[in-house]
Amino acid sequence: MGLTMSQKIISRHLLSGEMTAGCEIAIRIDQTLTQDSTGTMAYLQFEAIGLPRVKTELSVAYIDHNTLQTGFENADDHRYIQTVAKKYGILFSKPGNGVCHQVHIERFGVPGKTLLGSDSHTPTCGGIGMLAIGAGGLDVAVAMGGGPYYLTMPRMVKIELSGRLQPWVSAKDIILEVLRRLTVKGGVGKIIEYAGDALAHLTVPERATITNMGAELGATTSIFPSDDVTRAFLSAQGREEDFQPLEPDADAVYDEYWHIDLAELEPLAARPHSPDNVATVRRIGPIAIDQVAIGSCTNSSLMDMLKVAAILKGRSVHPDVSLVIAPGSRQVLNMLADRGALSDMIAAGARILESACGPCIGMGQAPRTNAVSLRTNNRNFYGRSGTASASVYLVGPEVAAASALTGVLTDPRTLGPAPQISLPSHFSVNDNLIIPPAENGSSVEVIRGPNIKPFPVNQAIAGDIAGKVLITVGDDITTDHIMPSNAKLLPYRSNVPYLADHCLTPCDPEFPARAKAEGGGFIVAGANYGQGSSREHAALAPLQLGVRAVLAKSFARIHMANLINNGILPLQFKNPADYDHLGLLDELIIENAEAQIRDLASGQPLAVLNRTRSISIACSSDLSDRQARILLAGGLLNDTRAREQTD
Ligand code: MIC
Ligand code: SF4
Repeated sequence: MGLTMSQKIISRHLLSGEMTAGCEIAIRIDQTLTQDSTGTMAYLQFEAIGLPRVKTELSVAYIDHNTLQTGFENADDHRYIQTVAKKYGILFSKPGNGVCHQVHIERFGVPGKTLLGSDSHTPTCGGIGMLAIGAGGLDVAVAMGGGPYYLTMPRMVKIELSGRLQPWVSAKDIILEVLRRLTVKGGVGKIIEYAGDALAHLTVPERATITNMGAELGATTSIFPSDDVTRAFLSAQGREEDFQPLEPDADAVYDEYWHIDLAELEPLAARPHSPDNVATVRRIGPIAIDQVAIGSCTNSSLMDMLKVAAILKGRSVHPDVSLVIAPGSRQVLNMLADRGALSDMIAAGARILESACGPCIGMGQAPRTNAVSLRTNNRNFYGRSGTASASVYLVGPEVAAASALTGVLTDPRTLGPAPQISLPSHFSVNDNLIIPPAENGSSVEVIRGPNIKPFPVNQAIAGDIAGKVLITVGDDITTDHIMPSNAKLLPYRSNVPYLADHCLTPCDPEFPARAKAEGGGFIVAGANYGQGSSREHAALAPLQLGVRAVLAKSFARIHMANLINNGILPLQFKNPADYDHLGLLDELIIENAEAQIRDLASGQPLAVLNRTRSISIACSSDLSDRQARILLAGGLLNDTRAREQTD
């Protein structure tokens, strides 16, 4: 039987397990990336593992999220990461060099290799045929130490793209169409592979927009073949030697198949507050807008920016609109300047931001109360812009730029002929913002600012687990609900006790106080709990508050791994209707938890007794023996230490 592209890469990196969907496998990781909002924690954990140097082929530490320096905290964390990188053999990408995914695909991604990143949009590098996966910081720390990365072997989905995009329709519309069809839960446990005759006309930056937002499907990753288009991109980046071809075998077997005729697509938008709430721009109509933000790791490539500049050239931004533009990398910004396109943007009235995540993660540019904000980002989760009452619509760069001019949501097809932009044959390469590590790091001093606080570590599970229901929440709760992140909170990513006081507050402002008063307990949730970010803080903050288990209808992949890594039990209702048999402050107990968790791994249900209502609720969990062992040890760090002692 033939292999898919990802099965080929996995088979070459397989350390243990069987490549059968649903089985736990371990793979070798060639490259890692971190960014600063998850990186501080990942490096604290790497230090706790106690190795002298990373063992990967390449590891890069990016500074791109926490770039507003309104106090000492972010700058302190940046210095910490820089000194850790120097000491342990990691390349350091300075603030200003760009968003991790954009820079990684430009300068480091290699087809056929594996990449693990402490950011959920790591699959961006699937755009050049890399198996690129997002994970929690601790998993990345282990991979930096040369340890295996464990994941459930995903099912394979083929999406065939045929035909040509119409003028003014772009890659963003393709992935929004995929989201419309599959929804934010549709990719869980799956890898999405793209195929079809349309690929010959999709450049690497366009492919990367699509793989980037595969994260919004909940997919493990997404991948494109590595072909002549990939070779042209790598060669334009001056690194043709990194090219490796990759395609599926002709008889590769897929579990699911979709077909999209690109010629049928029209400009789309994802309405508040979910990336799968998709409709045509035409149908939504000309709603008045207050803000347009162009950038983020989804649509900040040179091609995207040149299109925007061409649309803005010789025109003016509407008086009621604030247009902010953040080019994805210093390379993009430099080339925009060289070509005069930056000048066109500035002349039109755009506010140019540094090359960083910026508005996408609420690091500045929070819109006004009740604002309508159009963004080329990948996520429009509730509150993420920094303004709870704002309505964020996700659109492609063409819709964004056209609307910035008119002041209303605009179908760009009304603007006349579309600008014709093609990939340059040479990108200007300047890596002087990438700082190499010390040859020998043993004498390098790691500098820690006062904001860095010890992170909570769980205890081994013994006896019963008892406590009250501390909160009940619905379906599709995102990590932005669990651990909100905005300009005020992001500086505390290395201070979990501080962050814990904000945990789940968008759902219930009383949650942290209640959890503390009750001495911890249980979270009850609907389907797809923890979708979105890879932030481990969405597990660390509940741990800090004493949360022992989460009972949910289903979990998002990265968040479930983060819960297990921190010793918090992720339990799935066997009968989803049992969700209704749990109320706030109900008293729950898992008797003899140790034995029950072992049984879970062998497929037996675990009983949660609701003492308040005198009923027993059967739960399951797709736990491997390894994961059960980690839970029993009280998390991955404890487990790793215990195993080191017995070796
Ligand atoms: C995001 O887009 O939500 C982030 C911020 O990049 C996160 C990482 C984080 O929470 O620090 C992600 O996608 O994993
Ligand atoms: Fe940064 Fe936004 Fe991309 Fe996350 S999604 S890495 S915050 S640009």
